[in-house]
Amino acid sequence: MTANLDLLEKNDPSVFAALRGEEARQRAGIELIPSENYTFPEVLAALGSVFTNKYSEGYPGRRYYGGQEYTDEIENLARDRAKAVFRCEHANVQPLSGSAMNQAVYLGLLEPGDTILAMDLSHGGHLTHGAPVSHMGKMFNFVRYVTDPSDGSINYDQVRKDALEHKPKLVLCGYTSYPRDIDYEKFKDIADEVGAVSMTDASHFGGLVAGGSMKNPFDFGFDVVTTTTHKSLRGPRGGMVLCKKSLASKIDKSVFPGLQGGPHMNAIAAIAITLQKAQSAEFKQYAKQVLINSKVLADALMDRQATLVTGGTENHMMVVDTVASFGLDGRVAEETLDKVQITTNKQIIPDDPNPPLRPSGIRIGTPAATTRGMVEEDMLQLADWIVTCLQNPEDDAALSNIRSDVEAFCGRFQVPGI
Ligand code: DSN
Repeated sequence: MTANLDLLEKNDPSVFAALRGEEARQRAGIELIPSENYTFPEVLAALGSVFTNKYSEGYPGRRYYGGQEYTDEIENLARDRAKAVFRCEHANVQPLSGSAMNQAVYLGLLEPGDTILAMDLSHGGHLTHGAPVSHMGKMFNFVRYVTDPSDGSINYDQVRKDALEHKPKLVLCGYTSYPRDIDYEKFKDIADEVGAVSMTDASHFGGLVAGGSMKNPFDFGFDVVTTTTHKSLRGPRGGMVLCKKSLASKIDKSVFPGLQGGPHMNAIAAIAITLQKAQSAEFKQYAKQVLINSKVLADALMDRQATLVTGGTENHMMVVDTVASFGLDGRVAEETLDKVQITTNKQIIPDDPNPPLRPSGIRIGTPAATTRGMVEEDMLQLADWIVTCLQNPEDDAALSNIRSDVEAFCGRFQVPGI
């Protein structure tokens, strides 16, 4: 690997310099975007391996190209480990990433024009949960449920009413910006009542389900669970569709040949590695600590007068209403924190009066910081820095001092693989 980087340095100094710059950035700052993480070093090795050279259209034992003895082995390993980790009957590990994974489910199990009940983007759902700007949003009839204005959480009575009125073929729970856990029992009952497929998009918290710190939708009888592999799971960029055996053939055909050609076998090797790691005692402890850190950070921010959407967190993330808390829109808040190397992302909040590129909040999460070994006392320090910066966005001297402190603090925490 090092030899290859030496070659890169010699033959393409521009890309090499950017790569070294990104390494330095990841080391010197605190990563708080809830969907990001530092992958396992073995995952980086697999991603840069010869598996990237191989075409493997098809599935193990039934491929359209020769030379598959090792690719079959790793894909079988990845599928078997996924089934063991998520306690499910079938796993497809080929989706190239999260959007393809969700599209494969809709296109495999439904007909264009069918109704899907899913969470509205501005209330925490994902683009692929039917945002009107997405292709899926145009191809299917999405009915989008919203959160309850009284406390910002899902109103299950309203979801049920929506389901009874619109009779969806698929009921989807899961989120990209919602700081609460899900009542799977209620969602499953609603799906059953209208005869719909029950699906969870667990992309954000897949690693926490794998590590046992959050509930597993399959324990409540769900039909389909999708998850990306690069967020709380700490794997490569990729996606998985996990489902009941009765849906396996439709899902597999939908992923290939329906939606994709050759799978990325280097990513599948890395997914296999990730899913073995996910079964370790260390990973279970990690998943637990992610939630502890999240709660401590959320409480500490609220103690320092920050307003959080839903008034706290039950998962790995929190959404700060920066307009209500500090009189700053989310873009200014994100840029202010960038100045001290604390990375967050601007975020629309429920019924946001402001546009997506200048929304009213930021999203903060603890998976990456926890990977580096940060614990409760470190979260208190982070809360101090975040609030001080957002209360003093024009104070360049204070920001510069905090930036130095952040860099010194980060020196105590290794980044895996760098
Ligand atoms: N972009 C991801 C996130 O940040 O939540 C979801 O795809």
